[in-house]
Amino acid sequence: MSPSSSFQTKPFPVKLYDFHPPGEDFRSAVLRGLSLPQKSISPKFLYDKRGSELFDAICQLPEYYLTRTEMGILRAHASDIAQALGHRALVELGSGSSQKIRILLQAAPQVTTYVGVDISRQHLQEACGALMQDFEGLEAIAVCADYTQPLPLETIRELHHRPTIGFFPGSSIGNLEPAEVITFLKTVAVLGDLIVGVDLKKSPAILEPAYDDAQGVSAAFALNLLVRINRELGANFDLAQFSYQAHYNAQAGRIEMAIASLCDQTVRLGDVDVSFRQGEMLRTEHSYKYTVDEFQLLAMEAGFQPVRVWTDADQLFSLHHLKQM
Ligand code: AVI
Repeated sequence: MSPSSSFQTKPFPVKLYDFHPPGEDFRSAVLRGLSLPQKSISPKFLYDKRGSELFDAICQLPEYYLTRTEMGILRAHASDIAQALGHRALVELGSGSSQKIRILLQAAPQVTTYVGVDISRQHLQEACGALMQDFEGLEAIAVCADYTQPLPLETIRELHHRPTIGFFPGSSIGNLEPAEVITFLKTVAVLGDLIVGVDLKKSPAILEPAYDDAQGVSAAFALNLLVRINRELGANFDLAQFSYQAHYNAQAGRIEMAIASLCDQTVRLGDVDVSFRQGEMLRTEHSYKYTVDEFQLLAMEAGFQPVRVWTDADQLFSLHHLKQM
């Protein structure tokens, strides 16, 4: 496949391979989720424009240790990680972490090709353009695709027969169910090696405030889903009648995020009525936490061999280098 267009960040045109990922139908997904015995809506719908802004704000919160800890690990082990990358093309899955990729590229000047894979075309092109502007000699290629689906690497001319290494930071893998992690890892195995960020198990006294902060940003992030449903689907959720909750389920090893109904109520979504009992939960997200061993076992089930793991001194977060068995 030839690049379909170039994005004008003069004088750095970005090659774009656009696989036109189909947008999921928000209305049917919401109606389906609200008709389940355990009401539940996929976390991917949390990220409209406002939701993405709120998530960026979460990443800056004092309680949300994940982002700054992962960046600390990247900085502290930059030369080791750069060695692990070698001369391969670096393929980032979800290109939202521009600060993290910059730490890697600074440490690894031998990497001359960066490929950002993201569903959001404009954000991706802008990010790639900015990287080419700031890193001399770097070619940044934008691939607009859904990275949870089989990656169309063989159709990307620039990558044909070239060794690649995947980078999936942020512990976004923790938002998948463990069985989905295995499917996802098998899907991205086409990249060869993988560097993946994974949040570690720890005390609920640290975990719960990270997902329910004092300023209420995490709550606003979850409740924004109701705002989005009201706006886009003509619903009448009264936000004062719902409250956000985040609880660490130690047995399942996950933070469970949900919106609880404060009373018995019926909400209208266009021409559909949805009733809630007092205390009933609408699940918005799971965020799984793993020990190093648990995650390595999961990776091995997916056909990867753990090569190396980097962590911070407080054992809050881990960065795994996995290779194909
Ligand atoms: C995107 N993901 C890694 C976040 C997490 O930590 O699970 C999503 C999040 N939701 C609320 N706070 C953070």
